[in-house]
Amino acid sequence: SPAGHGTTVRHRIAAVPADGVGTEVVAAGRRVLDALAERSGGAFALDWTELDWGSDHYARTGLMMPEDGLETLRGFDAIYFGAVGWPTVPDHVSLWGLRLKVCQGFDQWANVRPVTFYPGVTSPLRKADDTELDWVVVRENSEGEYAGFGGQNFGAREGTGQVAVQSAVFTETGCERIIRFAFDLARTRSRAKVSSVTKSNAQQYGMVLWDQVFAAVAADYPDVETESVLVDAMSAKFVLRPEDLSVVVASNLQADILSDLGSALAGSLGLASSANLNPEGRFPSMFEPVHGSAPDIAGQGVANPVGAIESGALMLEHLGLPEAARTLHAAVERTLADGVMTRDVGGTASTDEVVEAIVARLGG
Ligand code: GGG
Repeated sequence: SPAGHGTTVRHRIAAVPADGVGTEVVAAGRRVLDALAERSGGAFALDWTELDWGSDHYARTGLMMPEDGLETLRGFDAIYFGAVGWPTVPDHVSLWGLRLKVCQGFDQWANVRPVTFYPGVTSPLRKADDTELDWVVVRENSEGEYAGFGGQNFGAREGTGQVAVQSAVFTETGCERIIRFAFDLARTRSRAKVSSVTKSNAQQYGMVLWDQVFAAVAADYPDVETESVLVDAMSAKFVLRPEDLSVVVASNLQADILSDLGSALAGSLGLASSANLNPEGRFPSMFEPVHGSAPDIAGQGVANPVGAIESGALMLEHLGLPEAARTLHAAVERTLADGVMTRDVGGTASTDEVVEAIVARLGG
């Protein structure tokens, strides 16, 4: 918990920029968050510790993060993360060696991914000046298809070549906690509705358990509208009936795919923010843009910093600073409405120019 010095509440944040554009967008986010802290008149301050983990660390040491990395992170109030993945390291090694190690090691079982439509940003779903679409993907973040359960060289028979098995693991506890989280979140929104996503017609064990738990939990929330939709149909619904969505809860892999679709429909993956939460507060939570390291544009100063900056707003909310989070979100909205945006959303601004424009709109 944060330590108070006088009237200033200081929050200890571990910054892990990691790979590619992760370094650029975390630097961008830190500049905006520090400017906001400065304008808070001493109400809060962020004490940053930057950790140089990621694919370069792997090249030096053979590990994406030190053996005792989780112990190091445990002492912080939150983790501000960039992106993981670089062509010199196999993707499954970098992902499991860092991002998943933190998410699973700290039981950050709820991954909240808002799908936000900004003024001024054109989207395939709506005109630039219409911002009424808005939903949240809640991703189960501890098990399912990411349980790491399986192996290679499994029971090969003649004619099969190698056989690899990758199983999804669903526990009743894991399903129940994420589904309850989705219902609780739905109650805070203007439309109290939860859409549950599975592929339980084809995957008849784990996903049927998910459906059963969903039905049981729904009975505790009679005030919340519900629907159960197969993932293929939900993909179509994202495109064809997005106004019908409020909270969409899905398994680790399915929600990952759906949230990328949602952010592309909102205009760009570069806009999307996320929170990996350990809702019990036993471990630090981690805040990161949804996008990856984007090697194709890394180092050019053109990465969209909005996803990382808005992840900073989610972090402020988590730290008990909802007013600062609102101020930050409003400054991002005004910046985009004024047409200051990177090229992935049709603009010409650099990462730095977007940062300066947001800082200039923080007020205070
Ligand atoms: N900032 C998110 C990030 O770095 N993602 C990289 C990635 O490959 N993610 C896949 C996943 O987490 O499922």
